[in-house]
Amino acid sequence: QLSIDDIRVLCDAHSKPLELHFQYGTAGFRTLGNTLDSVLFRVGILAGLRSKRLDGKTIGVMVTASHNPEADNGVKLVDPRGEMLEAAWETHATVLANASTTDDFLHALDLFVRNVKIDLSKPSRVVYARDTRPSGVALISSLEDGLKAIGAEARDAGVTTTPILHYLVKAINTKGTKESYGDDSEDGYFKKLSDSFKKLVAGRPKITPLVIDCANGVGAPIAAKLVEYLGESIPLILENTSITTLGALNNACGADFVKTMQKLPPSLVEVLKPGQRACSLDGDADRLMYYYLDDRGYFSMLDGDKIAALVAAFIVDLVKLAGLESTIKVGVVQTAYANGASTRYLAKRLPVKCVPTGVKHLHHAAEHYNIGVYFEANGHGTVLFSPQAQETLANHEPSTPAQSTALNHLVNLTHLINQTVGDALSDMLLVEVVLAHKSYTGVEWNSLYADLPNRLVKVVVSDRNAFRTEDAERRLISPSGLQAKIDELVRRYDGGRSFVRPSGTEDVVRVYAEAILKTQADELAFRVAGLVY
Ligand code: NG1
Ligand code: ZN
Repeated sequence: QLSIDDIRVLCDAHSKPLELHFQYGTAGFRTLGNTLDSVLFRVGILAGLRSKRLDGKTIGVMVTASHNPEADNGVKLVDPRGEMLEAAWETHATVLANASTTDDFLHALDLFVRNVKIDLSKPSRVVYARDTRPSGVALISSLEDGLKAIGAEARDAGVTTTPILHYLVKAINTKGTKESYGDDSEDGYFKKLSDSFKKLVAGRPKITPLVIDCANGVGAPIAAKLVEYLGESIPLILENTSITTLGALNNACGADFVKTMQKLPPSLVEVLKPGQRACSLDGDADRLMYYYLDDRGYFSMLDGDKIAALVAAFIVDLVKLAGLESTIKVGVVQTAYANGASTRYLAKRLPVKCVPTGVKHLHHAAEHYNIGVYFEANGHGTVLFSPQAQETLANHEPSTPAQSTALNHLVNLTHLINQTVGDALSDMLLVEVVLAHKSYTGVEWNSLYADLPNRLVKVVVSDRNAFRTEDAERRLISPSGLQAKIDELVRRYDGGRSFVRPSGTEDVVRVYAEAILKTQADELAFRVAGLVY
């Protein structure tokens, strides 16, 4: 039973800084790590209550700020099926995080418990983890106080990646059922990935060494463990593994650096050989960027759109080969930031849908297909197999050996892919499987289509909420008249495309532009930014 006195004492020890306002946004709560003590305590209570509301199902809590600078930190909740927190609770989280005093908080809590009809006598279970950020240690202990205050049964998953935490949540909640997602341990995760990978590349030519830039984050120790499980099946060379060097995390390395700067992390200049593939993870290992140096040493980047193109085309072919073309429909989900050339390439082969920015939009749209492939250009994405698709794969009787092989590959892909959330390591193995099957090097993969030159700029405005969008954020409905001016500019550029939207994670408006020539894409972006400013 809940003891208000216990909560009060602990809450007093984690008081909210008066001047700060916190918001549960697309990436959970995220700001400077040393300001988040009260938020973590309250999130602990909220996670416990969410579990009670869902009849004691296990809820996940991940402490990370992903690709952000080392001083930042954040926290997000994971729902029982391994998915992002239900949207309505994002608002509850924000309200509870901003109650200014202990009394206000207890009052808000009481109101919340009654409004949402939470039966406090139900059990509550929470599993939590953190990335390698120095502020994470203290934040985890604030979280633990919150869990203690609400009487939750707590399981510490230690220092691990965001996608492993999502995996654990789903594995715990499906344990012993026929939907079992795997053993609920890191070992279970590594076994699931490595066993299916080995089956998928069996009989293929030996894979050439792949360099992994671990962003000096949690991807480093986790990739090191994965290497043990993968054995000889793929040679992996781990770089940027300094997780205890202060200031190193995401600094001039990692997936976000590569995508934004469109260049090699300086630390890899001496490491990467012409022709060799490399990839970068981000600070919590849920984003992945590939790249290589060509024979002349020029850098080429293979982003989330290129991964989507590679993977979607491969899956479509397997579905055809398995004779399941008429029963299993494959589709792709992108956002407005997807390179126009990738959309054109994909739309020739399968249905493509565009949704607003944010993983929850992509994930939900992907659930509408039998097999839904979703990737953000920044390298976050995965593939979802609907329950019917998995059932079809399990029960289909192949009529030829070729059909049987394709069917087996598809089944193994359902195990290799972390279907709960984008997972850099799982996605990396997926890419390697496709490259091995197609006998592609980075060059052939890159030539599936040529990226349109593009430019992304940030504009600081007095009120980003004045910018409202429609059509999956591709058009502005306010400020009035602005979209017409953008249209008028875009018309003057060959292959021009541009859109403006408020960021959900930073206090800025983002301007994206694309054109046939790099100089034109840059010019269009800056002229549209001029209209916004
Ligand atoms: P915002 O700040 O809303 O543009 C950014 C990324 C998203 C997504 C979220 C969550 C871009 C242009 N935007 O969103 O794709 O990853 O952060 O982390 O990359
Ligand atoms: Zn991340």
